[in-house]
Amino acid sequence: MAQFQDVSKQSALHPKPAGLVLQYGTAGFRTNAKLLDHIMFRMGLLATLRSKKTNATIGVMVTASHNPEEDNGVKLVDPMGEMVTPTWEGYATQLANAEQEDVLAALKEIIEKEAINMSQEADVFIGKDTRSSSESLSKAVLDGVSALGGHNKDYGLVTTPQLHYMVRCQNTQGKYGEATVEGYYTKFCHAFIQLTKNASNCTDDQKHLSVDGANGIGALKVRELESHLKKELHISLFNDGSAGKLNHQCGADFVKVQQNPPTGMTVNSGERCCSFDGDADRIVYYYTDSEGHFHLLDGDKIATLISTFLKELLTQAGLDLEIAVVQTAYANGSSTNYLEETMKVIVRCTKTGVKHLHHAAQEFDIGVYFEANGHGTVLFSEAAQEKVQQLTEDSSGERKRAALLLQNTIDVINQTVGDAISDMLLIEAILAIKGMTIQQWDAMYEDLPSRQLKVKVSDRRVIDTADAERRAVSPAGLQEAIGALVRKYGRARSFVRPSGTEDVVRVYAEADTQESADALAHEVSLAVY
Ligand code: NG1
Ligand code: ZN
Repeated sequence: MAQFQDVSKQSALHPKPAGLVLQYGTAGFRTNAKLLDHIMFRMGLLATLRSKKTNATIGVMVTASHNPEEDNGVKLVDPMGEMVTPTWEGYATQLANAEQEDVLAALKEIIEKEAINMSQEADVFIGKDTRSSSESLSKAVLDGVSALGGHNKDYGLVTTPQLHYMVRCQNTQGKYGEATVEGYYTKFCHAFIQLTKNASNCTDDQKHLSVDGANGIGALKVRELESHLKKELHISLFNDGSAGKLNHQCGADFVKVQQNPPTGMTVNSGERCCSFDGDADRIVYYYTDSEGHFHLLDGDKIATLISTFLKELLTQAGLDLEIAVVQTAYANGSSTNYLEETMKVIVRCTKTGVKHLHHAAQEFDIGVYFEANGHGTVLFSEAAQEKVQQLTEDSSGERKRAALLLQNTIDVINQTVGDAISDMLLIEAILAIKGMTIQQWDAMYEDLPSRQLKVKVSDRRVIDTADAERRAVSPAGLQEAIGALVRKYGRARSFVRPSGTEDVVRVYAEADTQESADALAHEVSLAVY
């Protein structure tokens, strides 16, 4: 067939380095940008097949999120804006690793297995982050799409969650919003303005927020967002990409892992600050106190604030909806304890990676999911959304006010995936409505001191885990060694797992003091060698 001739011709222009093996990991493919041209072309092919198969628009995002500038990556977005299914992740890995002469055979195998009708139309949306390599890599994706006769819409520079949003809007015929960057700002900012109308006596000081844009796409988008905020939020933007390097000593991952403020930012004592990551799907908050101590409010604290707010609104509205918080093994033990014991909400623990959290959150009327690193969102079931909508029409007084607040809360949230901009608007609205300072929010519970380390090993895949990654089942003896070390410390917990985005093993430890958490993490990392 003519289209396969095109694939062969184009594929030769995007050759695979012989012997290179990469895997579709926690967040797609990610490695040094120089190794990715063939992957991009092939993901263009695969997205086109996925579009034909689902008869819907599919997204391809070119980004390596919080990784260094030299890296890049790619992931596919399914029709409702969610991550692509595990079976297709498997196809992605197969297609990516087929040697040059086997690409067509690998492609035909997928077509056959999935019984894809090749005469079906295909539509692919493409977005990219600000890395210098993203421009040419996204062109390689476009080549892949056109080689199989697919149509494309190139959104250019957008955040990862903006691309997810576009895909969902397109596939729900505008029901979720308009599939344009302008439509994105209009929807989320309108809901934010509606919410802040419920905040009485908010001073200009309280409306001020310092944002670290990680020198990435998030900074560009915060600039665009500002004009839609009608002065309800005053943003001072730092690390806007004009001078510093992407993610270098700044951004949400740096702040979370180093437990320090980013460089390039003025952090005045007591002031509310936040950091985005390199593709703006993560956010963490922080402040320094009068003694210069740094206080981090991570994904766990964000989940706690949001679920408290939602629970209060449900009570005021008299709505009986089941709310749950989904976390991973990295969630601070204090947060899990607070959520279960004080707030009495259901807590679930899943493997690392938002696709796992997203999936678990879908099982509840309202599923609040956050990774400790600040990646997360809230999902509302169709039935829950309908009940809220109905109540805004059928109620009055306090119940109607709560129902309208819930309605606007649903609208300010990007339900497709974690989104730094949308999460920021929600958090700012909650703090304003509750008249809460960042210090009061921080005081909801006290984090157990923790430490994260990375260990380089020759083959990280020898480590296998179970029980949502909290237990190592191989190599033999490792779990026992970790157990013995944990028993030496008070309120201690530790686990190890191979990273899905970097060639390292991650070590996590928490304990009753910072010294103990640091010592435990160090001792466990020695046990991993
Ligand atoms: P890996 O490298 O698999 O630990 C990291 C984050 C994940 C997730 C992905 C994708 C930690 C400990 N891990 O995955 O939570 O966000 O990157 O960005 O933060
Ligand atoms: Zn990210």
